[in-house]
Amino acid sequence: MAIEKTYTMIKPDGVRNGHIGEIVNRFERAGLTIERMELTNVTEQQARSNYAEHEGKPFYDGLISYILSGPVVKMVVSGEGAVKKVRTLMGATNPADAAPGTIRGDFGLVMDENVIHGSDSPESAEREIGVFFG
Ligand code: IDP
Ligand code: MG
Repeated sequence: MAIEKTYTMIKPDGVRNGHIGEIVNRFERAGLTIERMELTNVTEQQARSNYAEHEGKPFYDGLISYILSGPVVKMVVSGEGAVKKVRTLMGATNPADAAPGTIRGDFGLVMDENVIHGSDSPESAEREIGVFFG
């Protein structure tokens, strides 16, 4: 393992439902460092670029409008094995399958609104940090 950076984003439902502080707290408690953080609206171009791998899937249009539906908190988080660590703290993609104690397990209900995004590899992290922080 090495010190890594990852991109993570509290999605509009996470912001709307008041989970910003708890999520940031969990990252810090896990020993991760918040390098950058901003409450902002995602642009359509950023949304489409972030989710390019899902273009054409039945949920793609809904996913894009959901991400554009309100402000998000975008973050760069660093630490030993940060990419995997954030994914572990997030839990499974479908909140119905996410373990209690994970962010999606505790604060999510449905796949369409699952609270948080996190890069799935160091390569994705580098690309996504570029998309959202330029
Ligand atoms: P991940 O966010 O855990 O990496 P991905 O498979 O990369 O999961 O999917 C990206 C996002 O697309 C999910 O977080 C979720 O918001 C949305 N999504 C994925 N699959 C579905 C689905 O079957 N229905 C609705 N939304 C979905
Ligand atoms: Mg993904």
